[in-house]
Amino acid sequence: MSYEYITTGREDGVGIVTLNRPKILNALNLQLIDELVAELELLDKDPDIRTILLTGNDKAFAAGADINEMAEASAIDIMKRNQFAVWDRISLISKPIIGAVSGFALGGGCELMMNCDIVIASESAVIGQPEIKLGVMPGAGGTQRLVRAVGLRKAMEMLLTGDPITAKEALRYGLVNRVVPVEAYYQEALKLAKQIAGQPPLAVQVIKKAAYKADDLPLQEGLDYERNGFYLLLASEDRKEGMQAFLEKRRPRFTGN
Ligand code: CO8
Repeated sequence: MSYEYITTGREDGVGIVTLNRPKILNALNLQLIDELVAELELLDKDPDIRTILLTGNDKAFAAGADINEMAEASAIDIMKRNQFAVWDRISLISKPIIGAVSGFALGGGCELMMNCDIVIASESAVIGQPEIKLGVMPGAGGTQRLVRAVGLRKAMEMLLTGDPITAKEALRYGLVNRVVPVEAYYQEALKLAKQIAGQPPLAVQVIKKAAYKADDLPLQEGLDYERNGFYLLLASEDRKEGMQAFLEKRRPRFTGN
């Protein structure tokens, strides 16, 4: 597939997607999001791909929705576009998405970052939900995912002031997993993506889904969900291989079956 606003690559089981509108800090226009989601869905179906790396460039992961595209649009235009439906498809991706985030991750950029399962940030990352300064509010999950990620108090401060936080602060609040120098964030994220790509793929996907249930379900229902996933994985070939390899003191060879 050929794209205008993203580039793609692959390395050792990792599908790499790079946002590519550098002149306007990877502002997210409708076409970019369509292209991104189309590629994520292709990678999700591709048996040779086991994890996905999502990144921008050193200066910007994404500085938010493309304001040019929104400035003149009426409420009805935006409603008819139904532009958030495509965002909902990101949370249906079953393979882990590792974010490599540097520079601006603002508005829709922060919302996209929060759709990643693990985030490696560079020291230069600037993360926030500035929509309030434009007279609007987050529309792609910002109020909901930020509260879940950093807690109500910090989220409220970020949402109501619109002021961004630094990478170090984001780490303190659990919004990113690691902060590393700008020269290292991409390689660090790729290394992690490759490490997870080496894990048994069925277990990876069942664990990802179960972990998100912790946000959605009452504890007992979540525990029941987890238990069913556990039983399901006991039926996999990779479980036999994993346990056999342990007993034989060798490295397992996981096939995804
Ligand atoms: N949309 C369109 N163009 C943008 C955007 C954007 N979000 N952000 C930056 N640009 C453009 C600038 O207009 C500028 O273009 P030009 O060179 O043609 O003048 C170029 O990128 C470089 O930007 P700056 O010169 O402003 O660079 P600075 O380093 O001085 O400042 C900032 C960087 C602080 C990031 C600044 O550009 C800025 O404040 N950008 C807007 C950030 C923002 O408000 N984001 C939220 C947008 S609203 C939103 O995301 C709603 C989400 C809900 C729906 C999501 C659906 C996709």
